[in-house]
Amino acid sequence: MRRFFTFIFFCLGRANVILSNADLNNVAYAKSVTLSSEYNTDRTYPGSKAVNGLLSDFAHTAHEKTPWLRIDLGANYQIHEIEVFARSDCCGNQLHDLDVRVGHTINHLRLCGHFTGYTTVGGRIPVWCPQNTTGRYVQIQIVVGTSNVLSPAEVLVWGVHVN
Ligand SMILES: [Ca+2]
Repeated sequence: MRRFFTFIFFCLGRANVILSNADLNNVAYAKSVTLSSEYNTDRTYPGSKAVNGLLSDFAHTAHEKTPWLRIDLGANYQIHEIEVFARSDCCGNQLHDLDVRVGHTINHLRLCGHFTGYTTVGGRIPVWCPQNTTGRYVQIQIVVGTSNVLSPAEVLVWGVHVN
């Protein structure tokens, strides 16, 4: 569990106003994950390894132009931040130029944020969604280049359940 605070300070009258104060959880943990493809047929690197809480293993797609990973959170959440961790054994530069999208259905995913460039081995990519972003599905996708693999060690989605 992680405490999340948003403070807006108004200088006039020395008033400090707390606009929101919510307990955020990693709502992606152990949820269902779909990959655009898998690296090999024996399921060595399934999507579930991106949401198992371990930075020591990872999911891994086959080589594609725009590989993606999609998490079904199983319900709607207000989503504040998404963190993507690169694999820690090597090849951190496999994780680059990501679009992060959130939506209520897989056919209506809106851009939450974009990461430009390459990360490093074990690197962390934080993406903050626009205020009041809600959805059930979270998708990360490499959008630059012609032959890519998507190999995140972990994807964390910090959110609060909404009806
Ligand atoms: Ca993992």
